[in-house]
Amino acid sequence: ELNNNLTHKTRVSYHRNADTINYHYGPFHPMKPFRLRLTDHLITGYGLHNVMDLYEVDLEQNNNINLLENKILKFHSKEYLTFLKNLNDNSDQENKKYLIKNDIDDNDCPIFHGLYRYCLNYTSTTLSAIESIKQNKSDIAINWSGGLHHAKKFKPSGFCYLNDIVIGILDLLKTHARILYIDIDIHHGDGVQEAFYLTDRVFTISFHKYGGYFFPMTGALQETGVEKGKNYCLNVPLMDGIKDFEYTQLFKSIISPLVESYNPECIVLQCGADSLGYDRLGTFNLTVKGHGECVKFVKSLGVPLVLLGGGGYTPPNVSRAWCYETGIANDLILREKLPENLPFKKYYSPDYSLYPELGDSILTDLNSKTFLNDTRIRLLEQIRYLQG
Ligand code: ZLM
Ligand code: CA
Ligand code: ZN
Repeated sequence: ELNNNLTHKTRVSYHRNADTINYHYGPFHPMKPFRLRLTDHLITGYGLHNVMDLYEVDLEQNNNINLLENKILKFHSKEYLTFLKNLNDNSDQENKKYLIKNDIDDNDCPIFHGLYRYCLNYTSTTLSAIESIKQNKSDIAINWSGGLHHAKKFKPSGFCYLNDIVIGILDLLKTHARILYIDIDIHHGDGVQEAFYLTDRVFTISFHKYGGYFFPMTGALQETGVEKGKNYCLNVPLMDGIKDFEYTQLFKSIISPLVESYNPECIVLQCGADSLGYDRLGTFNLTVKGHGECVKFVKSLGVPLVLLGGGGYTPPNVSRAWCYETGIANDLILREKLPENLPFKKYYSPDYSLYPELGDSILTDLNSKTFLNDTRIRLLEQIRYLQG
C-alpha cells in the first residue's frame, strides 16, 4: 500500500461558518465564540486557507434546514429540539418551566439571542466536515466551531446545546463500520460516551481531569461500556498540572495499540483547548506544541480524520493551538513569529509567538510516575480484551 504522506499532499478541508463567531453567551460567560474569529484570522494570516479546500457553510444558501433537523432528531428528542427552536416566540415563563422541569443549569447554558441559529450553525458545519469524509473528498476535515461533547438527548449541558459530535458520528455510521472517537478536552466527553455506550461500532476514549467535583464528574477508569459496547469505551482520568511529555507519552502508548486492535475506518478527534496551560477553566499544563503532538500522532496513523474544537477559555491560546493544528493537518510547520498585519495582534502580547513558553506560575503536576504507570497498565489490559 502506498504511503499517503509521501506520495501526495494530504487533502485537508476547512469547514467554517461566518455567522457562528458573532454569538455571545453573555458578558462574563467563559465560552466565547470570539475565539473562533481569532483562530480564523491566524489561519488566514499564515496563508493556510490557500492550501486547503474551503467550505463556507451557510444555512440560508443550503436551504436544507429540514434535512438538518432530521439528522439532529436521530439523537435529540423532538420535545427538546422544539424547545430550542421556539425560544424566541415562547414566553420567558414557559422557557423557565422547561429549564426547571429538565433540571437545566441556565448559568452554564444560558438562553442568548439567536441561540437556535448558533446551534444549527456549528452542527451543520460538523455535518459538512463529516460529508467530505463520507464522500472521500478529504483525508482530514476540520470544524473548529464543533466538538460540543456534553449535550444530552433531552437537554443542554456544560455550554453545549446540540451534540454535533454524536449527530455527526451517527451520520458517518451509514458509510463507516467502526469509528474511533478521541477527546483531549480537559473535561470528560460524557455526552458522546453515553450515546455510544451500548455499541461496538463507535469506540470512545476521553482524557480528562477527574476528581474533586470537576465537571461533569464522570469518566472514571471503570467506565468501559455495557452489553455489545462492553470494552468499547475507555477513560483516562488525570490530575492537575500534567505536562507535555507525560501527557503525549501516555496518549501515544494507549492510542497506538488501540488503533492496531480496533482498526477504525475513521477517527473523530475532539481537540478541546482547555487542556492547555493557563486556561481560564482548565488546570493542565500542555503547551501548543504538546497539544498539537497528539494531533500529529493521530494524523500519522493514516486513518481518515475529523478534527473538531471544543472547550478552550483563554482565547489567544485556543487560536494558537487550533491554527498550529491546522498547519499539522497540512504537513506545515508554521514560523514562530506571528503574521505582520494580524487583526487583534495585541491579544498575543507580550511574546507574539505561536509557541509561547509556559511561565513559572503554572500548577504543580500532581500526577506521580506510579499513578501514570498504573493507569497505563490498566488501560492496556482493557485494550487486550478487544482481540477477543
Ligand atoms: N455554575 N458566568 C465545559 C463546561 C464546564 C457546574 C458550577 C455556573 C463554569 C462557569 C457561567 C457568568 C467543555 C459546573 C458552575 C456558574 C454549576 C463550569 C456564567 C464561570 C461562569 O462567570 C460565569 C455569569 C459560568 C460557568 C464559570 N461552569 C466553570 N465550569 C462547568 C461546565 C465545556 O469545555 O467541556 C466543552 C465545550 N459547570 O461545574 C456548576 C456545577 C453552575
Ligand atoms: Ca476529554
Ligand atoms: Zn472542556
